[in-house]
Formats: sequence, C-alpha cells, structure tokens
Amino acid sequence: MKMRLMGALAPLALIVATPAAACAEHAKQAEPTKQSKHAAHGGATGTASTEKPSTSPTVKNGIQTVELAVTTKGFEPANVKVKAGHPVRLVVTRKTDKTCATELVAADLGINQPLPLNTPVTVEFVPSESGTLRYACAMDHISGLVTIQ
Ligand SMILES: [Cu+2]
Repeated sequence: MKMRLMGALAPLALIVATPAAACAEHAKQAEPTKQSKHAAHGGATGTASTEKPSTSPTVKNGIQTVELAVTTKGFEPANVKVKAGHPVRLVVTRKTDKTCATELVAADLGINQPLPLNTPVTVEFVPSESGTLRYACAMDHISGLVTIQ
C-alpha cells in the first residue's frame, strides 16, 4: 500500500514546476526582445546586457523633464538619472500597441498612469532621497528605472 502511494505522488512534482505563464500577452512580446537586436541600438557594443545606460533630463525652471517612449523594446530610455529634491516630469508616449505596457505603474509613488496610444502623458513627482525608482507595466514585466542622485 505504501509503495503504491509513493508512486502516485511522484508525477505531481512535475506539474508544479511549470513557471507562471499567466501573462500570455507578455510572453508573446518578450521573445523577440532578446539581446540579438541590441547591436542595432547604435553606439557602444559589447557592454554587459544587464546594464542600462542612463539618460539625463532637460532642466527648465528647476523641473527635470524626460521624454519617455514605450516601444517594442520597452520603456526608452530605460534608465533616467535625476537629482533628488527637484521635481521630475516624465512625458511618456506609448508608440506601440504590441506590448502590454499600456500603463506606467510606480508602486512606491502610488502612481498608476494609463498610457493612451500615441498621446504624451505627464507623470510628475519629487524624489526626496537618492536611490532607484523602478516603474513597470501593470503586470510588472516591462520596467524602467529612475536613478535618483
Ligand atoms: Cu506585462
């Protein structure tokens, strides 16, 4: 009896091992985002793939403005460098309908901003201290960074 029970339990482990593929939409678009197309990005080649080059904002009247686009590559630029204590204005334009990044969610700031297609949307906040702010699509798959100094 004992032996039969153990035999019956073994296959269950295989079923549990399947990763959460809940976001079918995201899985579809994640595939072609691999590093192969990174070279076409222009500029430096051969840098560590995990490192996201940062972009500095345009500063006017003390407001640090950065234009962000949502493309099939995700949020571009994916890393923005700003200064703490000064307002940050992200002007986000979603330019593709092919990803699930139809919102910008920054949980730390309580921001959940819908991104209508081809329409610039403004997200403003004042970073109080240095650190890294992460934002993402609603499902937390496609993400970008704001590095606060
Ligand atoms: Cu997603």
